[in-house]
Amino acid sequence: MSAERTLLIIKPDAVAKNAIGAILSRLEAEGFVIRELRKLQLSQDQARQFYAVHKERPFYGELVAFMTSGPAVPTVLERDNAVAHLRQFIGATDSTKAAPGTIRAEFGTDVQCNAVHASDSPENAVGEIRFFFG
Ligand code: FUP
Repeated sequence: MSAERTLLIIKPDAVAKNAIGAILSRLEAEGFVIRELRKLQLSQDQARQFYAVHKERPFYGELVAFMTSGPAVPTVLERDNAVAHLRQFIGATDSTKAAPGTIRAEFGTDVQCNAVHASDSPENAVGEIRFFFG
């Protein structure tokens, strides 16, 4: 299968835990190649826009507050079947329910502080990569 790109964000909880290197190391060992990487603090507007799909959900305000609470690390990752493979590799949204060995199980805490975001479809990956890297 040909190489595909997806967007990963190391979220503020994982950055605060000093886990950027550990997470990237796991991803590289899994065959993902880091094509782009930045460290930044999302503005309120950026976080609202990034998660606009959830704007009617009860957790939206808290999600935006959390995502803007400290630096985050958006990253473009490449490998075959990158979008689906990364979703599998990070585990379920709620870290308390994520399968053992997944990134969210190991580095996250709960459904909000779940260490990482990963694009959920190839179409969204294109849009999310453009959102951070133009
Ligand atoms: P995922 O695609 O796994 O990141 O999950 P969703 O798109 O369903 O949710 C996006 C983010 O909203 C999650 F990463 C964390 C947050 N969230 C909550 O804070 N509470 C919830 O009940 C569900 C999601």
